[in-house]
Amino acid sequence: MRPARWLARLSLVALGVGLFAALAAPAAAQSINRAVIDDLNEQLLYVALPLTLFVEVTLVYAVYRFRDNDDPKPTVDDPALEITWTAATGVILLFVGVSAFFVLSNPYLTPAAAGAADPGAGNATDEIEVEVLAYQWGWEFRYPGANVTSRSRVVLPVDRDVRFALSSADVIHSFYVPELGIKQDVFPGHETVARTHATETGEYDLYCAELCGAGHARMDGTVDVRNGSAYREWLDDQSSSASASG
Ligand SMILES: [Cu+2]
Repeated sequence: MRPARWLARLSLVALGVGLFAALAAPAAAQSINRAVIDDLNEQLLYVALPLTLFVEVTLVYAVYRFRDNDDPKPTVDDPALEITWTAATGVILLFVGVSAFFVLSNPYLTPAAAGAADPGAGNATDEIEVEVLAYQWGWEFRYPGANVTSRSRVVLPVDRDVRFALSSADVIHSFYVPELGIKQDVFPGHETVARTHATETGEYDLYCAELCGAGHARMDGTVDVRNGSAYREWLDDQSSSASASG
């Protein structure tokens, strides 16, 4: 093949890689959880891209180089090469494992990982606590201390730690807010905890991510992140209408 054609192909590959990287680059994250997850994805992408390129280029080279080989020879032992690629694979897997471990041990992603240091364990002054009750088929949110209960929509303040205490009235559900980086199973008779810290105001979709019966598909809701004063206004509104009707 002429060098010009090789060059054309190589630049096509480079263009594809660039496009892929641009598409994969996440937009600004909407919560601390989401930022940590996006960072991991990006970090792993930068490791995976050169590896993929290396493997593909080697493959294409081998196909081209040996295309008319009528007398193939068996592969010869090469212990040094085998040790090298085994060790290299080990190093890569270790890197992936360690990176993922540090993300998983982030207290926003795994509240239990914080152990006794879980700020939700009663010593938090700045943290919002919301009790979430999942049921067939919907979500109920209670704000302890504010005498407020809402359905389908949970309003949160931006730039504050939020702790969700999750329980189920019937079967297993899963509290899933992809844009805020939250996903936590919800069980009957056993409380689980999810945390987040939204950094952008806006409305985020909430889904149930555990097949929980005929109405599972419409078991959704909205996480409404507002600035501090709009959040307090909403809470005051809700509690006064609750005491007026009760
Ligand atoms: Cu469900």
